[in-house]
Amino acid sequence: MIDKLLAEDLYYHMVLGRQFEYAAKEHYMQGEISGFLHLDIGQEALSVAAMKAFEKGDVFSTYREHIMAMARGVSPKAVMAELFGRQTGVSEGKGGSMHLFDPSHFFYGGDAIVGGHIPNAVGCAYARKYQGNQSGVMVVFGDGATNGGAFFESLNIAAAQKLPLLFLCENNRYAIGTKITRVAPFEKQANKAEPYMPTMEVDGMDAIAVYEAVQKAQHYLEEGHGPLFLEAFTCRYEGHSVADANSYRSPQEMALCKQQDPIEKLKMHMLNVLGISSAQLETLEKRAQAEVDAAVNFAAQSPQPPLEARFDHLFAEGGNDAV
Ligand SMILES: Cc1ncc(C[n+]2csc(CCOP(=O)(O)OP(=O)(O)O)c2C)c(N)n1
Ligand SMILES: [Mg+2]
Repeated sequence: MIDKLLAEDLYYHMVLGRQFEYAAKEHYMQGEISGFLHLDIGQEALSVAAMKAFEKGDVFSTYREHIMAMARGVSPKAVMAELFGRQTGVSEGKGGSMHLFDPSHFFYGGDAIVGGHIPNAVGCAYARKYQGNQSGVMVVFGDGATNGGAFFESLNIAAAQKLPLLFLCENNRYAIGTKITRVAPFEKQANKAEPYMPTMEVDGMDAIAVYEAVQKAQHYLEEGHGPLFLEAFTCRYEGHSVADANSYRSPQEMALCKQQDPIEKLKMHMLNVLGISSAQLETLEKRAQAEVDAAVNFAAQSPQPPLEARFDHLFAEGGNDAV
């Protein structure tokens, strides 16, 4: 059971995430943000609750990671400044939307290569096991990523080595405009992991269910049983990126999707079960909006990275301090 404080924290970060991304979209349209911008609106329950539940371990995520980074503790200012390409950004303005990287919060991206981060998470889990660290590693990836070879190789080695790794599949049923059932023989991608490890399934639009499932998974890793696969079914509201008009999904399909809105679902639970008042929820919503406004102002006023910094961080120096 989650208590009032935790529910408020989840709600705050989900609302913050959604407002943050609408602001990012607006500033993208105004030309202040360039490059790719993949929005996570509709999928906030997974992005926030999984990060909060997996508090102690290391996290590797996809390129749709603004909300995950903030739920992990990276400041909205540092994320927005990164989108604006400014020196104060979490990757010093040189990573952009898909490369939010912050070892101080045990958050290792953001990767533009679909599924490319899964083997990196395997390596990290191997290191953690070798070091005797019990917290484990979580890697978040989409349904589309499970069709790549790197995914299967990662399942294999993680299972063979009994690594403390949670494979968290965010199944929104689409890879850009391609429906998963056109490129995979089943809707449940957990079927692919079943020969290798135990699998679990959760409603990815339900923040409390996600929190409880990931918490349970982390305990499983801590007990040293080896890897685990968790599949969360979600629905993204926007196009694949802001450059995608989302024309491959019908208005009916979108309406069905929005009926399960994760913020509304948590809100109802807070009002009806936890006895939190609508005035308290409104206070959280206003605080989130103020934080987004401050992040935009901070980003807009921050300097560009200096020209001399353009070759920094291309190659690792002085060993492997980041891990
Ligand atoms: C190796 C590789 N192949 C193709 C692409 C182009 N691409 C970018 S996102 C994407 C779809 C991935 O879908 P999914 O894994 O389901 O994640 P979602 O976008 O739904 O979160 C593709 C094919 C890429 N970036 N990397
Ligand atoms: Mg997908």
